[in-house]
Amino acid sequence: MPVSCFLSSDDIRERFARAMSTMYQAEVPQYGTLLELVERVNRETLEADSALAERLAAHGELERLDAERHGAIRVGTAQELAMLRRLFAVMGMVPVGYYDLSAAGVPVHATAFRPIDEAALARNPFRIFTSLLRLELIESQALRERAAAILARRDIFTEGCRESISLHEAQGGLDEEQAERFIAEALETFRWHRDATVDLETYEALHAEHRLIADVVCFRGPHINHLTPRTLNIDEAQRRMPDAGMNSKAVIEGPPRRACPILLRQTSFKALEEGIRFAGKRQGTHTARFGEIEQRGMALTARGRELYDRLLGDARRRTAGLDNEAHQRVLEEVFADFPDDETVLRREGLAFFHYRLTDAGAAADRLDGADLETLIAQGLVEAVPLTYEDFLPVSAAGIFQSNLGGGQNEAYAGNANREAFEQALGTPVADELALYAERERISRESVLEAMSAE
Ligand code: OOG
Ligand code: NI
Repeated sequence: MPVSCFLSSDDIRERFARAMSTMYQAEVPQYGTLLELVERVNRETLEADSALAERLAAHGELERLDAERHGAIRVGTAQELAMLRRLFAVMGMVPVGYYDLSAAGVPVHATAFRPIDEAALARNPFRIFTSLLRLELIESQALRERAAAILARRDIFTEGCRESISLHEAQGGLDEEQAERFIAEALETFRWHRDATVDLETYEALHAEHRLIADVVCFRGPHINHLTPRTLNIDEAQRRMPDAGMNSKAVIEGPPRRACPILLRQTSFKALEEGIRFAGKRQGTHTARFGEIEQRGMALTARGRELYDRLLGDARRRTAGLDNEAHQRVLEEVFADFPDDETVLRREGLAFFHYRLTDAGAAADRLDGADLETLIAQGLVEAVPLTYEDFLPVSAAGIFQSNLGGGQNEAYAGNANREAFEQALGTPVADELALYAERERISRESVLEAMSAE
């Protein structure tokens, strides 16, 4: 088959994300309400800030403002995780980063499947935070074996999905019709099932160990548990959630509001209690699915990240039990120690940047021995912060916990095991800091090359 017939992985990812959003809105009506709220806040923010509107328009970001930025799933076995790796590869999404949630009392570890190259990220950065259950952390051997036996009986992929993935691997791509089939079949893996695969007694036994274990083990597949659109003003969206009938989590996760946004700020409405039919025809409920919003800022270097982690740790010692407004005030106070000026952030090596020629730079004569700072000072080169494309373990833990009703288990802590995760996945996860550093390096070298005389 001629290569030109293939859809790009970016196209497939974009269509898949849209199909997932349509499915989730139909499954969880409150998620549709959240999308409306976000759309309204975004519109008002753009109306009030024409500079922001112009900047987004110039980068082609207005058309895709409404597209979801991420979702999350949880799987039960190494085989499931390894197959998901192949599934996401069809859409140009590769595993980036290792997240140990045992530190927060949640028996999973995770990665983010996401696009990594510049053009793919610009087109559609959709990511899936993917957690793997760690049965080995369950103390009771009987319960561990029971859960493993249940998981061993299920197949979370349709036959058509497996065929589509193999076809993609064999051909190196999918044409229009094959891609549509892949999307429809892949979507089945993430669909909600009102029927549990186990009886109520089994569900309750697993739930008593940890709610997340019941969520992963008792259903036919890893239902998508939330999707997350981008908001241009997360503080305002959080404020309005209760009036729109949403039970918002207590506080916004991540850094405070700043002139130069860093990393990632997130909040959500809490998971809903939904009716479930258990084997043996007993009725019950399960709480797993929610809706989230995010606002991203710049990616931090290892040094910037250390400072962030330290300040967040300082703030957390003072914010326990505070409401969101008071919590944000403390964060702002503590983060006064984090420079909030792009030039300072760049010069102190706290954040990653993309370098490019300005119009003046493109028109200028080449210079001998030009150095970057001089070119920037002369207005020939500009430095634009790289957006943070990953997740934050402390924030993710906060999101998990707000949906667990206090159900964390300290006994799981101190159990990071990246090696076991990568073994299950069948490949190492990419190092997110190395990815940002590489993008920065390439941009720096290409402007220097463009500006220097041969
Ligand atoms: C995933 C929670 C992590 C985020 O945005 O940090 C996450 C989950 O609840 O399965 O999605
Ligand atoms: Ni999330």
